[in-house]
Amino acid sequence: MDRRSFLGLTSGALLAGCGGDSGMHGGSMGAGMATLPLNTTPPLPEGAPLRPLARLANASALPGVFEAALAAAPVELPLVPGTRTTFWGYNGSVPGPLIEAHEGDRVRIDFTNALPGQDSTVHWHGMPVPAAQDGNPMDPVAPGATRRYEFTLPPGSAASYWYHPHPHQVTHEQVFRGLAGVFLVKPRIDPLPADLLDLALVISDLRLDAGGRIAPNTGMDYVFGREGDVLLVNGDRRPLLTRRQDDRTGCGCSTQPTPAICGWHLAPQR
Ligand SMILES: [Cu+2]
Repeated sequence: MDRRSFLGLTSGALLAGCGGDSGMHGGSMGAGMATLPLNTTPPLPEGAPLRPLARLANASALPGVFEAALAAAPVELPLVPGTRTTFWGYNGSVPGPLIEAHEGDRVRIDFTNALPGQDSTVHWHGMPVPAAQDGNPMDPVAPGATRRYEFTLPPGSAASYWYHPHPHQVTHEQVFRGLAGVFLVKPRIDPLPADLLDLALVISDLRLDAGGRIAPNTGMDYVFGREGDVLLVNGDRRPLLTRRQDDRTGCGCSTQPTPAICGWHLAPQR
């Protein structure tokens, strides 16, 4: 299976995984629909150029080794004009930095939990890593603590994945406050043509209160799942992606409704 096919499958799997895991997708409400909370998110600026995702730099000079540090901490971002919103981000980025490694790589990531008063973990969603390295809720990282996640990416693991916290009881909160990122595993020989630009899009939802702070969960959110007022792409509202009409494109998930993460390919500007 080529990587383009992987992208479509991965996107579908992400939808299924997120629903049970983080409670971010509401179900059918029926008669309860009338009691849904009103949107509170202030108007957000639209139409800025699409931001490429930040990247997690490889600190290792050794071939076949990816080494980096990842810290979860509060970060203030100027999403709403005139105010700053406190998100929780990895290395100061929302979405978190894109991690790119190759099949066969040894991956070492030192994770520091700098969140206020909550355990956290890093769960490598869908990736074939040993159970002891998978950031499950039984293996928490206490506030202020650092631990190393270490695993080897096996042959055949090339795909688009995501990583996110998976602590007991507060996974949903840590994700809706901003903690999530893309992990790309590439094959040693990439079947995609070299002149195609590989663009990762993170589509997320957000609800702020009228003051521009991240809104807490309502009772309805706990019962039916939280769904934000606005959709963001790479952290912005309706960003603009321009391309020439004759550019070659091939979105790997064009048949998926609103995947949490989507791989998208288009040719560079000429
Ligand atoms: Cu997950």
